[in-house]
Amino acid sequence: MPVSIELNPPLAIVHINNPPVNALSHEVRLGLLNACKKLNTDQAIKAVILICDGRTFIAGADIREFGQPPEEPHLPDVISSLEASTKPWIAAIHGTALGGGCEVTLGCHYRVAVPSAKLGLPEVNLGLIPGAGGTVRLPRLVGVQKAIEMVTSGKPVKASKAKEIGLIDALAPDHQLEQFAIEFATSMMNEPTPLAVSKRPITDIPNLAETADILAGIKAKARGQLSPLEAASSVLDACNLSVEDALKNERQRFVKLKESSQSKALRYAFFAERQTTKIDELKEVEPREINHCGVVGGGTMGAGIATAMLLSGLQVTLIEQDEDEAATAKNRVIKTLEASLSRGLITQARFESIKTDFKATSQFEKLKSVDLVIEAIFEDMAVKRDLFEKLSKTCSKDTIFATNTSYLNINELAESTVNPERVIGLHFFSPAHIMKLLEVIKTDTVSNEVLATGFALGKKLRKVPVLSGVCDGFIGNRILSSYRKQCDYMLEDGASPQEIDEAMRAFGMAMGPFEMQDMAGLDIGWANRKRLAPTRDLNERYVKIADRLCELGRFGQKTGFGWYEYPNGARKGIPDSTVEAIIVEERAIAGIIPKSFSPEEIQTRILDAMACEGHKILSEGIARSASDIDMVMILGYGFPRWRGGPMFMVQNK
Ligand code: T1G
Repeated sequence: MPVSIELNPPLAIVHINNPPVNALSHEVRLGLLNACKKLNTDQAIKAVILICDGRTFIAGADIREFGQPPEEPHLPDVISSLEASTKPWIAAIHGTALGGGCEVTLGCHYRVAVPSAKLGLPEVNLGLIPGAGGTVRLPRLVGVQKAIEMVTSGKPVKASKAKEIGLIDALAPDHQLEQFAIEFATSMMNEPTPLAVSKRPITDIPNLAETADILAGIKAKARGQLSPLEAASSVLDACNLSVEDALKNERQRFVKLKESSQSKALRYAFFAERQTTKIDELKEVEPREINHCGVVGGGTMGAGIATAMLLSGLQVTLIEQDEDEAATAKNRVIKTLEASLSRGLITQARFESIKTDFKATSQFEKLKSVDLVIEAIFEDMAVKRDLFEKLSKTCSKDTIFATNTSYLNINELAESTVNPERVIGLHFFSPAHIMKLLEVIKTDTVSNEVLATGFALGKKLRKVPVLSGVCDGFIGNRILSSYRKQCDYMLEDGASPQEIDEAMRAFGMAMGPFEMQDMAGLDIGWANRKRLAPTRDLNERYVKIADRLCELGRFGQKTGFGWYEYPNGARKGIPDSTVEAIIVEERAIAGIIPKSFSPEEIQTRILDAMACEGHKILSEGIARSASDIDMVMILGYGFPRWRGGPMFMVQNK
């Protein structure tokens, strides 16, 4: 039974034990309701502690049940019973009290937590809103503004912050949660039971103008996702409706969202993200322990990778060509860590210790004892080969050699390396200490142990590692290249850069393809096209517009001109007559009579191009599953998560 009662009159301790995260399955909800009813009639019991076994308090409703018909008791009814209990319930929180778990605590009369605990309402990440009273009770404890921030961001708050804003009543010492809860309950049980949370007033109701501002801000940030706006609206309704009507209203919104395509896509993405590391051939393989990493190359990528490793607690030695470059690279890393410090992601003490321990040097021999070394140097096969040869002479024969290359053939690099089974691709995405995607590239010669270690390192760096085979561009850049080709075709067929950019922003992408190229630099794509020119299929349509811009030195923001003009270094580009003229010329040369494109047509052509390339990648065995491809596009290329990814969209048209 996942719910058990330990009677120690005058106290009772209700334990939930439903691994792995004590999700509120039907059995747990029923067990909780029965425990509440039973203890209400037990005169010997004066207070009840609710505590969870295992690694965390309740982490929410059981998402796996969402696709099935809901079974009573429904969570809102269970929570209302707790709240109406004749004895005070004290929620004793460790790990993460999330979603329905947090809502259960709001139905309790007191909440205590250990400092490492977190509480949150992340339902928006699943395309939902809190559906068991969270939007009605939370503002009564923490105020409207904080409640809206929590339910729309989905971000949990640490226990110390929860105490500060009134979400919990007391902080328990670490590893003494149950004992502290017993003492807390004992001290409280003879006090009058506090007013149920839902009976407390909301004191900071925003006026109409403030409400309009709040909703406008959330809508703009949501970029087409419905749930953040719905969640905020539900909190605002709670300010103006009776509790009963507000709860009913919240439930209606929740049920409607649960059936929405956005929620289905987001729930798919939730599980897809956890599927990427479930690789049969690695199931029984023990990854190597990685403690000390070398990073060769301290440019943007190398410094970002070093930062990600330092933030995850690894020892890092960064190698540059000379001491000046090494010092520059170290400063680049420290500067990034200062930003993490200012955002509260690391403590001052942690920052200082990293600063002391992190070594950047030109002394290659400092790599002698590293467990893994990754190169992020110039994208040239000969240069990388030389480096790996030098590393073979410096490092131990088992040291893992990783390359961050984004398109070179890693099989070729491995072939020329001593012990090729230790060579692996670890393709990071810039900024490497922030982007969650890590493409783990499996060469023909890599051992399963090294591959498993690549995945374990990715998880340690709090990334989502996705397995890819070796091909030009692996999974993400290969699909990106087909996406951009389709955009170039539509340019030549009659669309403008701004029409295509606007259509893809409306689709939910953070940026359109042309503004993205202007930001990253058109010269990157140009270099790639020149690299591939000798082997390009001459029967395949080729649009010269981008090449012509590059031949004019128009590389984007960094040169003031690209697809758009950036007057006085402006960040937002404006349409440029030179580009328009080149487009018109190229249409004439190709004998094309330009046609107009609707945003939907632009979006469909691009989506179909992505999915078509995705199916080729699947059929070639480069990617293991459609969901892996979707994870790459969502986590590495800004594909809107609430659409599930190109493969999910096309499969669910
Ligand atoms: N339901 C079902 N399974 C879940 C689950 C959940 N809520 N949360 C996690 N799992 C599974 C997960 O699939 C994985 O399974 C294993 O647990 C470990 O997860 C009414 C309607 C809690 C912070 O959104 O954020 O409540 O792969 O790998 O990195 O208003 O899981 O091992 O088979 O992520 O340590 C709201 C979602 C639900 C929280 C732990 N709650 N979970 O992270 O482990 S909606 C959430 C998480 C709701 C109410 C509404 C994280 C975690 P497997 P993991 P982790």
